[in-house]
Amino acid sequence: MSRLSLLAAVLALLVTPVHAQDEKAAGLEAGAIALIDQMDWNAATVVEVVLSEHNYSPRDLVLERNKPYILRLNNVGAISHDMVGGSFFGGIAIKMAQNRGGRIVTPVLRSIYVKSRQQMEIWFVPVRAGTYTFFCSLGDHREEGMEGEIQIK
Ligand SMILES: [Cu+2]
Repeated sequence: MSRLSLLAAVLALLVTPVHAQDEKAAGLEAGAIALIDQMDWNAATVVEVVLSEHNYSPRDLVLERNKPYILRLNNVGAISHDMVGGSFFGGIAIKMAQNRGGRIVTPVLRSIYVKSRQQMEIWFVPVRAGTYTFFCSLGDHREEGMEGEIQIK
């Protein structure tokens, strides 16, 4: 290939429009989407966790694999709190996160931040059995006792 035709090939690649929305998800993500799509979300179990200074209530949850759940984080506290659970979020297939302000459809979550007197919902299906911890990453809230455990059976 001459330098000119190589340059032409590179330019052709650069100007080719990317239609990301047309591309099918691959691998794990495709499996998670297929699982999410076959669930009856009208039959989802709503699990409400109340956040306050400095506690989750309940702090221990038991969930079953391959069933749809709506985890509602309800912050009744006077300040913001969050829920960080890297290993937990890796063990579930996430349909979306939403509140009154809108909705985010995403297969990947790292943490959920909820302002005072606000709520956030995560729609998901547990897929990987195990025991997972979660906690609040703000200030010294975790040291104050703001942590909990989720068991997926
Ligand atoms: Cu907190």
